[in-house]
Amino acid sequence: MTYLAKPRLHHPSLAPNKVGYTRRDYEGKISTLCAGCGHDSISAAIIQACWELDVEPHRVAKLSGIGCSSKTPDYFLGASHGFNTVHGRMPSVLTGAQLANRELLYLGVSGDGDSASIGLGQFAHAMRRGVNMVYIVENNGVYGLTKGQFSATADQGSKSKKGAVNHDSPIDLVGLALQLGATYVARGFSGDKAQLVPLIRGAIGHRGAAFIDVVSPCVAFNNHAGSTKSYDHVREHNEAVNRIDFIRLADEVQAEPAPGELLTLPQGDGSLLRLRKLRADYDPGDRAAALQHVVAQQARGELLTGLLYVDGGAEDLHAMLQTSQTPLNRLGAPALCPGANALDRINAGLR
Ligand SMILES: Cc1ncc(C[n+]2csc(CCOP(=O)(O)OP(=O)(O)O)c2C)c(N)n1
Ligand code: SF4
Ligand SMILES: [Mg+2]
Repeated sequence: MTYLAKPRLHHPSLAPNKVGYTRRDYEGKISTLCAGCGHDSISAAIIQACWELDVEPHRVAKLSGIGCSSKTPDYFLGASHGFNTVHGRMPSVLTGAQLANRELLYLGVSGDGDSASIGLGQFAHAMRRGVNMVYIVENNGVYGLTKGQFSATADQGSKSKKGAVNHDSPIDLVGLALQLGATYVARGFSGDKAQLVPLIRGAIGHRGAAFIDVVSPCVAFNNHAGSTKSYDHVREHNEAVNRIDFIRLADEVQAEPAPGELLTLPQGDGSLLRLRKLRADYDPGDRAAALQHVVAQQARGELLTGLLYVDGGAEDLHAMLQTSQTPLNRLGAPALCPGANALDRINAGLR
């Protein structure tokens, strides 16, 4: 893989966060993506969110598949754990890692090809199992890395750069995530960092399967008239349902929300999600209604963004399976291998 190392120099007045790191400490190598690619803006939003939340880089595991989007973990969180998996297989590798060590923050980064085509089955099962993770799809409607073929999220009737029309129905990953049981579902736009950073912060604070579909234009192959994933099209058709702010359990709550326009949603660990409602009729706590809104808005050719659904009391896969609190690499041999007698007892209980 081609990469350019970044010089370690930085401005002396860069502010450190509460754990002593500057924003620079959350960066990675120099990006080799095309200038203007939406994916680079998403990397910048991830860096910003992790810095703001005082995440310790060595406590993060970033995983991805194959694609321009899946290359991006090389460009942020250079001091974190990383695993670039086979195409479409990131969710199962992430699930295994999460089950082995619950103490890390798992960040899955994927593309619309990686998650909605070859990896659709893997995507589905990670969502329905409630794997505790932040799963970001950098959605440009094409296979950017292999030069611009339509992906499964390309809208019916949209046109390729050379004028070919896409005849297939699109897969809406947000609609799927809602149906499959994801407990934090959001959509953002790479061109709107003010919305995207808080969405990522909220997802990091969430326990359970947190999914963010980020529309991220491919300037090389899908940014022309006739594309519904271009900067111009998304800017014209983007309707945000809310603006969120995530307040950690550790942070002092500064001010009481003004009635009416702000909705405060307590999360399982005592953190707060504050939602500034932009649409009075939108309730992010109602899964069925969220799905209805997403489908209706899509039929009108509009793109609904913001925090679309959240279940603040959600449980994750560890809670359902009652797994060990201690990471497997810290358990001793007797706990990991309790011996033939223990196995006999389990087998006898199953007869
Ligand atoms: C098993 C396998 N099949 C096909 C490919 C070829 N391939 C590489 S990336 C890619 C699609 C990437 O599209 P997407 O996930 O949307 O990422 P983008 O480049 O658009 O960010 C494909 C089909 C591959 N690497 N491995
Ligand atoms: S080909 Fe498209 S997705 Fe890939 S880096 Fe270039 S602009 Fe980004
Ligand atoms: Mg793509």
